[in-house]
Amino acid sequence: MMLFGRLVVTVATLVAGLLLSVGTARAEDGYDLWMRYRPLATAGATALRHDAQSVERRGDTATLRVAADELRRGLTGLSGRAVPEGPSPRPIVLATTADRDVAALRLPTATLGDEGYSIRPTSLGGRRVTLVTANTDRGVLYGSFALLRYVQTGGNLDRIDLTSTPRVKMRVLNHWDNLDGVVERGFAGQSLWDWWSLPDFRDPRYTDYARANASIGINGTVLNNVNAKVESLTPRYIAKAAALADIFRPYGIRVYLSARFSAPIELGGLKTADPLDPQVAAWWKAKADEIYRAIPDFGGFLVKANSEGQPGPRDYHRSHADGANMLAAAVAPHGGIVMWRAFVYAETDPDDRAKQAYTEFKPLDGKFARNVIVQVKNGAIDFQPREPFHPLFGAMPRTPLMIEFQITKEYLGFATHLAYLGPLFAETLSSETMQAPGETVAKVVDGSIEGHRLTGMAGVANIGRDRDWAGSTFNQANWYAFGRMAWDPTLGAAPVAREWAAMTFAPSPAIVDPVVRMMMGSREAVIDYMTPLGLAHVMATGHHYGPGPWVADLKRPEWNPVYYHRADKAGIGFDRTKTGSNAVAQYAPDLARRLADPATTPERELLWFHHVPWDRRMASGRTLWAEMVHDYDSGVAYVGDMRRQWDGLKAQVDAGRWDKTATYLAIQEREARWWRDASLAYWVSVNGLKLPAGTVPPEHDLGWYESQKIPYAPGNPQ
Ligand code: GCV
Repeated sequence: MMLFGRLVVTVATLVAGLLLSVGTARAEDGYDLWMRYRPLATAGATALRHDAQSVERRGDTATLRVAADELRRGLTGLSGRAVPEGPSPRPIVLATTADRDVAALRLPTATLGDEGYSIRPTSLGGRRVTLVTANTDRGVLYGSFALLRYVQTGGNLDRIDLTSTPRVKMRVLNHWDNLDGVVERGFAGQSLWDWWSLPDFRDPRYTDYARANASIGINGTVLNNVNAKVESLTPRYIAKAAALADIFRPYGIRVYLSARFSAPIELGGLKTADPLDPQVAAWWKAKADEIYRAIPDFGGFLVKANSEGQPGPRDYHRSHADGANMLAAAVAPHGGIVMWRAFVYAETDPDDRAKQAYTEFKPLDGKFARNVIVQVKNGAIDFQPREPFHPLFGAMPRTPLMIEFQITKEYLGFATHLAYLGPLFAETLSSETMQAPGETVAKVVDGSIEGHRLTGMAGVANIGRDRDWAGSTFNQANWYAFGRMAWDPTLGAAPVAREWAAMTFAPSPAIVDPVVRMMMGSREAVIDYMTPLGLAHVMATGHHYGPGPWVADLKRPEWNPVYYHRADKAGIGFDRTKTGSNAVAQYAPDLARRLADPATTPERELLWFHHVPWDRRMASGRTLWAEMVHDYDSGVAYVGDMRRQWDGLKAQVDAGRWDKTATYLAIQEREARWWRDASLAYWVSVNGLKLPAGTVPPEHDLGWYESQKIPYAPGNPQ
């Protein structure tokens, strides 16, 4: 009997072992993202096999149902044992704080707000349970995903004790998806929204999209491009948006639409879209009422106005506040909001492009309606690999500002280059504005210093119809990091990368450590081989793929790379001090003083703020020119290192994801070299300097690089 017992255990162990190995060896295509739920070999998973005997749901809302389903699905996968729903001697209980038994526990849940959760082992009705509780069923859903994350990253359920509340209220994806399926700056295939077959066909993928977003706390999605087409506001398209809203609702995700400001003319037949015209206001009010009839929890509008050819209130000599407030009045009775973008620059304005948004918006501080939030890009130009934080942060204390990051990598090598953006998000969010004591960009965004309750973070989505959603496995990390950091901007890029790597591959240091090492330096490597030391916007025309520092012939000055780098025989960089555009004066006085002097400007931002002689001595002791060459070389070398590290992981990653990543890294190394060589060839043609001794010369002459054309690059609006 004893022998038989041992045999059973051994066979069970073998089966479990087999399950685990099958889990890692099976080819994967990345569809499952970080929600792979493959059997785990961690101590936590062993506890899971014994303890989480069932998932018990107290209540019957759609959100509680999807929370329970996700938990069962996840725990079944992770433990290798079917976890049923219903009571058991040792369940995971999902219940809001309104539940009588939970209320009797008198847990400190007041600080959880609408979306926070608390998870702990406790005794409930005489049983030992793991309790996932929150003030709302949405909080319980987030708690369920947090529990799964905890187990997926190696945590032991016996010891779970998690409490978390989001610091930012609106955590929103912006899809730049056109109604014809093309995604502006999208590198992961066609739009996920099949507008043609909606509202009838509800692709199961929409549900998986909602699951993925809910798992990282994203609670809003703007479905259409900010370069908006008016048709998205027609009844036909409202019905399609409503179908998506129905699918997303149980997951706590609200739908928003980008609104074209001139819609009252184009759809309503009015003669004007002047925001102060009563007929225009009435048209928008009726349109909002119509949308809310179809989508009762519609989030509101996102607007790009008077920028890059879009219509807006300035067409009628009205301010951005006039435009935003008129729309805000239309959605206010329904609890909706307006996200009004500050990404504004005009061809008629000869001033430094980096200054224009501040100049336009700063005087409007305090003039926006209560349900307007101004959406400001992380930097003052346009999602460059590195930008100093936007000077509007901290400069409009009486106006809620939300930050807009680009998750899709328009200027960072598209989907093919590996660049983990966690460090970019963290760098901006932790920047000190010096406008108020202790104020960082994160504290402006979360409203804590200026006392705003309407707070938000937007990320331009990198999602498309590719099987792996984001164009590559590592691009998924940027979607993940955006959500996690929108929930809590102080999380830190490395801890978030560790979570993601553990969930995406396995919670073992043997894989997490090297993957996180690769990720953490990857964005800096892109900066090094594309835009070292504060350079910006030197990408090729239109699609922004590949180098184009020589481009000087485009219609608008600020579209030309030469406008940004200003390289000449004497030096390189954009003088934004008093002797130049004086953009530094838009920062708080102490910071402005620091940035006005090259000696106190961080070297990583030097050429953003200063025109610097090529022979300037840098902290390293090298001249600026030698430092630039050094950075280009480091960037290329880093990609070579990533390739080697990835090669070493071949046995630990399934073939499908390993192969694609390895191929992309090879492309990236080739293209990093292209960037370096083209840039050096061009700078030499301007400064007439020799390359520092020992430097490998560019492979081709400048003419060759200038003649390279990349037709049909994805994501480029034609
Ligand atoms: C949606 C940049 C991009 C445009 C984008 C614009 C914006 O200019 O290149 O494609 O348009 O930013 O943020 O509105």
